[in-house]
Amino acid sequence: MKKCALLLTVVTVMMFASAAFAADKIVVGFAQIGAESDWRVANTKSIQDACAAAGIDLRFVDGQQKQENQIKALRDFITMGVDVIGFSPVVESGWDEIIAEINEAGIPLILSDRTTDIAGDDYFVTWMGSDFKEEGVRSANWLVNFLKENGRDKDEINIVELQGTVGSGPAIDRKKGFEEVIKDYPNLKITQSQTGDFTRDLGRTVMESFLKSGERIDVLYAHNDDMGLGAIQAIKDAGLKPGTDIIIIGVDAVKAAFEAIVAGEMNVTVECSPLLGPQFVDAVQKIMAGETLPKITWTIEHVYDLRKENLEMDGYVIMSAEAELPNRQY
Ligand code: GZL
Repeated sequence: MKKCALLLTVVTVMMFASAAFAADKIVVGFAQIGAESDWRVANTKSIQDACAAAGIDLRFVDGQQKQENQIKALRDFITMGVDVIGFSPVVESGWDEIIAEINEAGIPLILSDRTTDIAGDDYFVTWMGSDFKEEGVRSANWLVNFLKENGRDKDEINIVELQGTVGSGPAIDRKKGFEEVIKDYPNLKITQSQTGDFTRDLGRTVMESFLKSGERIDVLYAHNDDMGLGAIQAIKDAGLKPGTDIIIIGVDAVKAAFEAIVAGEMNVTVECSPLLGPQFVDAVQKIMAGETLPKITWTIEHVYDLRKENLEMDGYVIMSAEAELPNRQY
């Protein structure tokens, strides 16, 4: 009889432990923005693959681009008592309360990709991602260079802009960086600007409305490739040639953008790498080992267009999309 009771106790304890957390595993809660773009899908895969390879118990929630979903997931992670919390804030504002709860619970926080507008950097252990303002600067500098190379640097150039998600770090900073450069070129004007929420569908719909305005459009600056790819469809439907009648600038450097550039339907993509999984896992493991981490870890990125020879720029290179296409993972 005693043996049965002992066996029953052991089985019960094992069931409870496996239902909650495996005692020897690091448990990480990650509140992802959504699956709005090829970039985001690749970012999710990178984090999930890296956590699986490292034997980390990842509790992953897709926020479907809604802040309330991310906040609920973060609160659930606190209740679960995970070891580390990671998240990419869909917009910059509205996080003060939940961040205070995470800090109060003493759970280390890693910000991945996007940022919040909370003052200071005490509330998180480390942030990893890209310099969105620099991506805007690189987009505009590429345009200035392209117009010069094509003898159009004195032309009046009408630019339409597809902004990312309203209030998100990349949308705010990619706009800021682009405008910082073109303010020195009075012939370069943003004549229409509207959010496409980083999705192909909305990129196409908003581009249709830009085209219907009847205003001449010389350039599209899309805050991500997905909106640019959606806009390409609208440009074709309007009987125009994307990449020729309208210069197309995208950001992210997803594979579909490389394919559009090689096909002559897009002109350039400014890289913003989603492959943050290995860096994220490294940060989790260092936190669990009690190591100190840098507050910021920038990703190294470049720019890709139809040129054949690389062009060295300040801190990055403009390279051939055709040569790089076979290497693209996403
Ligand atoms: C940028 C990332 C942006 C991408 C979009 O780091 O937050 O969100 O540029 C994605 O494709 O939707």
